[in-house]
Amino acid sequence: MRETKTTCPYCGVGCGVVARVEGSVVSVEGDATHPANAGRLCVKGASLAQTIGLEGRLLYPQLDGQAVSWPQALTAAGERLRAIIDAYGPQAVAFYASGQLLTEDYYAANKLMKGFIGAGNIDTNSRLCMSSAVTGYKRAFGADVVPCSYEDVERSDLVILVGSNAAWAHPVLYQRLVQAKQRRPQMKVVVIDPRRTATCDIADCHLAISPGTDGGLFVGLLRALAQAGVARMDYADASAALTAAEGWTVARVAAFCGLSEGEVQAFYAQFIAAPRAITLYTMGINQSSSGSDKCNAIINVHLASGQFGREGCGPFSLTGQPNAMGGREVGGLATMLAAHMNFEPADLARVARFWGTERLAQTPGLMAVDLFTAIGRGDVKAVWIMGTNPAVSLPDSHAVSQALAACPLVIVSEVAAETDTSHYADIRFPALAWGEKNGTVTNSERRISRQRPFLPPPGEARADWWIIAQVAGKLGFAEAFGWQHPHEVFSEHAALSGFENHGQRAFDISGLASLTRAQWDALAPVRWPVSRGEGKWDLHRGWRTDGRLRMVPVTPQTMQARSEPLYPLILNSGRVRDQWHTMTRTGSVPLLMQHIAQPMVEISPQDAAHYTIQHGGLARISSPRGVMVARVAVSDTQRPGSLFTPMHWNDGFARQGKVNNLVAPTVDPHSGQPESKQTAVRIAPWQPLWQGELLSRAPVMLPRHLHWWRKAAPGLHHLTLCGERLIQSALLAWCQRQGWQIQVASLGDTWHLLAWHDGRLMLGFWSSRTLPDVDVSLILRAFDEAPQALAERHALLGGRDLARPAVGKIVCSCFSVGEKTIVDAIERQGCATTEALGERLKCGTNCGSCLPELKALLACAERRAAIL
Ligand SMILES: Nc1nc2c(c(=O)[nH]1)N[C@H]1C(S)=C(S)[C@@H](COP(=O)(O)OP(=O)(O)OC[C@H]3O[C@@H](n4cnc5c(=O)[nH]c(N)nc54)[C@H](O)[C@@H]3O)O[C@H]1N2
Ligand SMILES: Nc1nc2c(c(=O)[nH]1)N[C@H]1C(S)=C(S)[C@@H](COP(=O)(O)OP(=O)(O)OC[C@H]3O[C@@H](n4cnc5c(=O)[nH]c(N)nc54)[C@H](O)[C@@H]3O)O[C@H]1N2
Ligand code: SF4
Ligand SMILES: [Mo]
Repeated sequence: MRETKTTCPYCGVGCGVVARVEGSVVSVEGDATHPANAGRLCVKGASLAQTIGLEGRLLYPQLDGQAVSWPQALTAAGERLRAIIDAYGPQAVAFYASGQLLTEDYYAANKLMKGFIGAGNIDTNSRLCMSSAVTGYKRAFGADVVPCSYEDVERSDLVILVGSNAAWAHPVLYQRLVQAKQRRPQMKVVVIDPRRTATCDIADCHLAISPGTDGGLFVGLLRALAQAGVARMDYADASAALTAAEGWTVARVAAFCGLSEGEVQAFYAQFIAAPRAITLYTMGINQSSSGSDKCNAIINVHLASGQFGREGCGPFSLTGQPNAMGGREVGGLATMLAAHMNFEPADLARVARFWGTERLAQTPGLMAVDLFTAIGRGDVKAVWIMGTNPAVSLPDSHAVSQALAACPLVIVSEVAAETDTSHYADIRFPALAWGEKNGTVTNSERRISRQRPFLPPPGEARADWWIIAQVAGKLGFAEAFGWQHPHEVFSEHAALSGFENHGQRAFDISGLASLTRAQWDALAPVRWPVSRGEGKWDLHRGWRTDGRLRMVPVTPQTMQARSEPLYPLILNSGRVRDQWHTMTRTGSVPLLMQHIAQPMVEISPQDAAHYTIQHGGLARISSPRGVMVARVAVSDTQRPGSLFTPMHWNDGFARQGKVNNLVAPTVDPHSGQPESKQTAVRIAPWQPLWQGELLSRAPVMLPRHLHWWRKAAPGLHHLTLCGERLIQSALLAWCQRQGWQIQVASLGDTWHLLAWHDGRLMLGFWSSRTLPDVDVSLILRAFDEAPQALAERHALLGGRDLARPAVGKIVCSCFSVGEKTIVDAIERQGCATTEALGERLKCGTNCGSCLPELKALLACAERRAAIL
């Protein structure tokens, strides 16, 4: 057995993972020695071993749709890029990279574009994620420095989570917070989110703020600090910031934010009184047309109150992706140069010297949304997309797809064979995936950890940095890209961070520049800065206050999306617990699809009644740009006027499941980050003629008019279908053409079909007017081994064993425990606490991510009991 210590490739918590390989079997567990997680993993991390199969992987280079050799693909990329650069100049070429690349990959991409192609046009999906936070920090501190650690969260007295659903998006950090609060019950937690999320489970107070209005709340808090006479004003622009806050009285804030005056007052009083306060903020703040100002409004109150630069304090922007921070370090955004340097004369000269280039880009490049507009206009004629799926994740995805379709050269480096984006690629490069690739990532608290390989490279897949270096060679820059190993890339990056730094730049890891390969291989997780000695930024022990700290005057803005009679509701979008982004990795893991298997739309009971929308039914949501179809969840966790839907579904997993088809490309003027959290929409119920579940060994040719959602099923095709026209005869005819034996049961609207061949179940279809509640585990067993007993065959045709109780929607993914089983244990077996449920059913006893849902079910049962 071989054990390899590596880092989880999902969220920015950056948990350490131990991967074990025994023959062909891989298993993972949390790394007890990693400071981020001390052995814990959430369900996504714990199921990593199930994502390493090669099904659906891109394993060979492709050129114009044909598999080709590496030399052919690389030569074509080089020639086509060169032709465009020669004809139209370097500004006609762009890279669009990702916080899921390793630091070494990112460094190589940034160096090639800015240093040698000579344009600033490299932007990344971090533009959709972190760019407002970066702008906020840079404006306040003069550098993109996150001044907090996970220990600060545990040691705080008041933890404010604003626009963050950490219970689902940063689960292990959230579990650390839960445990810290258990140890010190006097610690208070405030959650600020228009929705009541799983994160509210441990909140002492939930402020269900009006969408997009957080700026008002924090600007009002600055005023309140001044009024209380506790505001420190020894920062640049402090008085201007205070002047901007004038008039933001509690009453005005309450009206602006849709809160009561009492709620606002109590929050302010709590903040002012707290010995130590920390604010965690993520997409509810950043993804806004005034996201940068919101970040600064948060930073301002921490500066003014002195809740800063001390243990347990500070404005803590959590990064989303595993290496969003590494991308910021290398300067992978179009608005940065490299290693925390900017497009300023001294920095430009220094970087040109270090890289030995005369072609260095002199001006910032196009930011993501503008970049795709420029592609659509034809100004940018070649784009190389690496490790991101913009046809799903950028706003206005119809326009993004059209731009890609019209772009003369689209290169995609991917691990997945088919994505909504790679559909448009002229050249596809197969990249190494997690478990195969080798390099470093930096988490939310600036901790650099190693991702180490423990699997051999599959097919012809190669490391992203290698692909970039090869193309650089084809473009004539071989000398500057002659690395043989990622360790060499890392050393160069580390050396640049310390190059002529003299304590001027906070990002300094020059202390790691001379690691030997063996030392780099063995590198233990470490927080930067790690300077060679001359660095003055001691971010661990204190903050230097040499006049760089600045308060940015903020005038609170409302969102740009406007509800109007045709589009009266505001659509919010974000994560669900068990899926990762555009699902190219988590979507194929059955365990992770148990929790939420279809895009849902959450709506308040009031709006549901008003628009005659029914729980469990289907709805169409539309904006002026597009439409999506989702299954309805009526829930009092939603504010009236607001809807919520996941960002994950896309053309590979659903017809009309992509939320960004609806989202407008409105951006923050300072950071360029899109307002992904707010879109004006309308909703209408949709009652198709029938709905059904289809499981089949072979892909089925289905009529185009059908609506479908794809679900993960091992070795099978599992689709949830619905339609306005019946497909019974078409399906029957198709099965007959395969020569299969057919069994049909039909009663009223219900129509079930089983198709057999040589005693094996080939296909099953269960349909009804509403979605039939079939027992998928029973069906999957029948595909494994055909049931023999008559009763079992009967149950299969019925779609469920009537003698076996239905388990309901899966709540605990780790142990596959369903809602109905849990409710039964509460109501009939006397389980009154999560501990009792865990003892009886095991639910919630592994990663703990479902504990908020278990508590909600307990509370619901309690309310029901009280009414009865
Ligand atoms: N399971 C899972 N975890 C993930 C990811 C994933 O895909 N799946 N992705 C990772 C990435 S890249 C990121 S960036 C993070 C994101 O992590 P989060 O930001 O925590 O996740 P989101 O669900 O996008 O949004 C957070 C919350 O913002 C709220 N919100 C919306 N509008 C407003 C508003 O106007 N004000 C306030 N205060 N709140 C608002 C939403 O209701 C939502 O609950 O998650 C990371 N972790
Ligand atoms: N409406 C709305 N839109 C959003 C958001 C939202 O909350 N609402 N959130 C935004 C945020 S915060 C983010 S971060 C983005 C995320 O959006 P994307 O970055 O588009 O999402 P991913 O699915 O993570 O895309 C990563 C792609 O890289 C591939 N990949 C994985 N590993 C590697 C590798 O090592 N090398 C290479 N070359 N490829 C690899 C995967 O197969 C996948 O196709 O979405 C943004 N879009
Ligand atoms: S919390 Fe984030 S980093 Fe940790 S295991 Fe879960 S997804 Fe991976
Ligand atoms: Mo993100």
